[in-house]
Amino acid sequence: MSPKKVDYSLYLVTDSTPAILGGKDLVSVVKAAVEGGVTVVQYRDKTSDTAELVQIAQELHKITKPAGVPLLINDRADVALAAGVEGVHVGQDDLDLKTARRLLGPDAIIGVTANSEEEALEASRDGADYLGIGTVYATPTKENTKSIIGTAGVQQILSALAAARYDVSTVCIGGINASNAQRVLYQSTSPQKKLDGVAVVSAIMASSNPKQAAEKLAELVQTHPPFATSLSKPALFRDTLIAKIPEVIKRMASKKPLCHNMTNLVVQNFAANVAIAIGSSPIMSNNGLEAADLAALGGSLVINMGTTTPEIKSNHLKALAAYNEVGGPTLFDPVGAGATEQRRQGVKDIMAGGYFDLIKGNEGEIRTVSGASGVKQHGVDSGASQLSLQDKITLVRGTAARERNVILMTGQVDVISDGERTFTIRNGHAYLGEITGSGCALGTTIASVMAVEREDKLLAAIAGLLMYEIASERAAVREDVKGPGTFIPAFIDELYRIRQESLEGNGDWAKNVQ
Ligand code: 3NM
Ligand code: MG
Repeated sequence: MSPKKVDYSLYLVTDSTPAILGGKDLVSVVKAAVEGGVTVVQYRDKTSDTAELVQIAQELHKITKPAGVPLLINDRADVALAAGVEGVHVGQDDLDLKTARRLLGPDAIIGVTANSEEEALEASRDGADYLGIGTVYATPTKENTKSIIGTAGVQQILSALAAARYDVSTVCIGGINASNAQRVLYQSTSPQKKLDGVAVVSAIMASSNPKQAAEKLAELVQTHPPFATSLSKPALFRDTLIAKIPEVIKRMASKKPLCHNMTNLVVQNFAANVAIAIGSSPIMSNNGLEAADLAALGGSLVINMGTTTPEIKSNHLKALAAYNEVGGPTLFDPVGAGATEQRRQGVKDIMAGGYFDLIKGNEGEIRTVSGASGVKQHGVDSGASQLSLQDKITLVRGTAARERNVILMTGQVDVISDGERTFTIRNGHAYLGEITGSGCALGTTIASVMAVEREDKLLAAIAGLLMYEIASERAAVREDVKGPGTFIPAFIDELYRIRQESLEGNGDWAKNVQ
């Protein structure tokens, strides 16, 4: 089936229940939404009698048709036929696609709900015009949704469709609203296929101003998210990238960017001292309510899950939204991610709540981030390695490609990737593992660099990582360093020294990359 010319970018599904519609009038809300810019309307009404369904569909059609907006009926081909609208949407338990097609003919728009690769491939093979892929995020609008697939699940389905060469159109549904529409579109995109739009119910139907809600969403889905890297610049590869590092550190040290840390109680002081030593300007604030003001100052955000509570999580989510809104660089340090159920859930919630430019962690933490099940961690320290280097590379590259960000797995060998370029780095010193907060302060260091190098996030991350690890090597061999205790002040001194050298234009330190 060749794709019909339909703009799926902002797809409204109606809901007549009082919980969503409130006291508003359905037809007026749809009228406002169409004026606001929705591009498809699906009339979904699970309770009205058939005669009423037909009559309401006809009323809605009087609004959508002159606007060139297709009107589809949920489930009921008979109602679609009777009202003379453009098509139907069928769920997996509704009228089957082939029967719907036989009833409505080749020109009708027929969409199918797909929750898995199998459902998506079957519906595409059977000639669906578009798929409604979901449930992306849990939503009170529809209870008993089959499974929550997140952006990773949507991306997997898009990849499977591309591999099978189906050019079926796609929208995603479930928990989409103005705060996440751009990110969901961005993170769901597979290298071969992207979503054509988002479908929403409550974001418009439950709004007190449906026209404004639709206008805002229409604008969001048409524009590139503020945090996304511009696509125009060619990516640097190993040697050219490493050669740029001293300049990047110099830029940070001269600009003194703000680095907002929402970090744990153990490392507040150490991380702040590290930030000052490298030349950034730390603010240690765990208050989500002031995050928007801080985000406006143009710095970066570190969210560190080291000491977490439900209240801290809610502050983290507020801050993440604030930085995402202005495109401020964000770094997630999921400390102890696999250790407890609270932390595993915390990782899921926070990753569903916003976009991170970079996620760093040890092997267990990154495995939890990637969704690996059965990851067991003892406490929050790094623990013994279970993966071979090749497995780590595969995991890190795959997770970065899926999240469309940078993933850093620290360890004796650090593995870092943006999904396309993958590096292993062997710098650092064992003393970093003998003091508390070294991983957390690395997050602060990398985020500080990300604040001044926004185009190439991998470059920023590697610059911060190398500055940090090479400083640790320099400190460890100093004569005044006898062990972890004396290492700490020497390490801060060496970070400071690298900053000074970089400011003076001496980038020799960066040549020690291994
Ligand atoms: N279908 P909201 S989720 C109608 O997963 C519907 O197939 C879903 O509502 C699916 O935009 C859903 O308010 C409700 O989250 C989406
Ligand atoms: Mg249905």
